[in-house]
Amino acid sequence: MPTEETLVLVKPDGVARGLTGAILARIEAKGYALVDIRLVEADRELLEQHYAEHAGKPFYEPLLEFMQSGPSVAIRLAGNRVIEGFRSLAGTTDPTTAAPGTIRGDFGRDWGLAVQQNLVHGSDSPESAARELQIWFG
Ligand code: DAT
Ligand code: MG
Repeated sequence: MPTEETLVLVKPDGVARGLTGAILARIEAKGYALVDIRLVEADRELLEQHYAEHAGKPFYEPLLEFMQSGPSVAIRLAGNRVIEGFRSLAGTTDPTTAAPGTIRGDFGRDWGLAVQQNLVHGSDSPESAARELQIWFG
């Protein structure tokens, strides 16, 4: 099977809380390869592209605002089945109920802002990964 790539983001809450290192440690311990990494102050235009599938949903505007609240760490990550593998490491979307042992389950909870502050993003398919890597890394 050819090696796959995915886009991982440590979102502004993860960076602000000083969890970038802890999250990277889990990714590296799992055995995935860091291909590229950068700190990005995402602007609205970039985020509109990234979250195009969610445009019009009730959480869309608060999500874009939250994602502009500080820098994110964007990671180009490689490995066999890394797309599903990283999403498994991340845990389900809502950090309150994400399984213990996952990034969201161990480090996240409801801070009164619904489920936006869930620390990380991972692409959900090969098509999303290609699209999102282009947006964040060009
Ligand atoms: P995921 O990040 O697990 O792929 P998603 O793509 O469905 O989840 O949603 C993107 C982000 O939008 C998610 O990480 C947090 C936010 N979000 C999703 N559903 C939400 C909801 N019901 N209320 C508030 N924010 C939500
Ligand atoms: Mg998603």
